[in-house]
Amino acid sequence: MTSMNPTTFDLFADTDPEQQPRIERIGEQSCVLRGFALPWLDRLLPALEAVLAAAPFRQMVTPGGFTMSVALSSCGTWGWTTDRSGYRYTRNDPQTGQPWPPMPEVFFQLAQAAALEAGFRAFEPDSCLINRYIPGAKMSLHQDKDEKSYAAPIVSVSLGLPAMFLFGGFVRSEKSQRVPLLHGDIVVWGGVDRLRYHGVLPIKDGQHPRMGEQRINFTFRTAR
Ligand code: MD3
Ligand code: FE
Repeated sequence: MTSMNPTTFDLFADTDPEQQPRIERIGEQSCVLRGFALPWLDRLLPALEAVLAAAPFRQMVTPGGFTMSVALSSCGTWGWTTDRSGYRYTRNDPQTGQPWPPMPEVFFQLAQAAALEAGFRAFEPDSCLINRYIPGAKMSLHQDKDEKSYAAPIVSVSLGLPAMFLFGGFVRSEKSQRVPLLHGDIVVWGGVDRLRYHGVLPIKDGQHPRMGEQRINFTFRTAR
């Protein structure tokens, strides 16, 4: 082959590893949008810094008395909290007594754009949970049942170190599907898949060039 005529160029585009399918379906109403957040990062990261300055990461205690290995913060009208008395959405950050920081416009826009890409119109998240994993941190299999309506999807944005996400069934004992999540990937979980058990395997040691020794995950939800 001596020349790159338009036809061979198009064929090449189909097999170029940089041009893999960007949307992967992982459930009846759930999909991974590979690298979807990457073009947004220059606007997303300064907004994240501002949120964390007002509501720093903290390690919370579960009702069972275990300290979570994942550190949490929130922004938006509703933030999620757990302590010995239970877990719930609150309007105020219990650590400051102040309302959770407002959801930055760029967060909201990214969540809406991702939901739309996955086929969910008019997603209006009123809550964004921010999870921080350092190497060794994990999230055990659980269901998210605290939101008022399961009609709205959940949009999750992964940044930094890679994670192995566990996407289970509707009972804890059902075998989980393993989905690797990389820096910039967004997952949209909708409808029937909202009540699936899910978790994250312990994060492996590593340094991410932009995020350092951590994984940060945003989950956008309609809490109320
Ligand atoms: C799948 N966070 O915050 S992504 C959580 O990577 C949580 O930090 C994980 O599970 C993380 O609750 C997983 C988001 C996610 C959220 C809700 C789901 C995935 C989901 C509900 C149903 C199925
Ligand atoms: Fe969850």
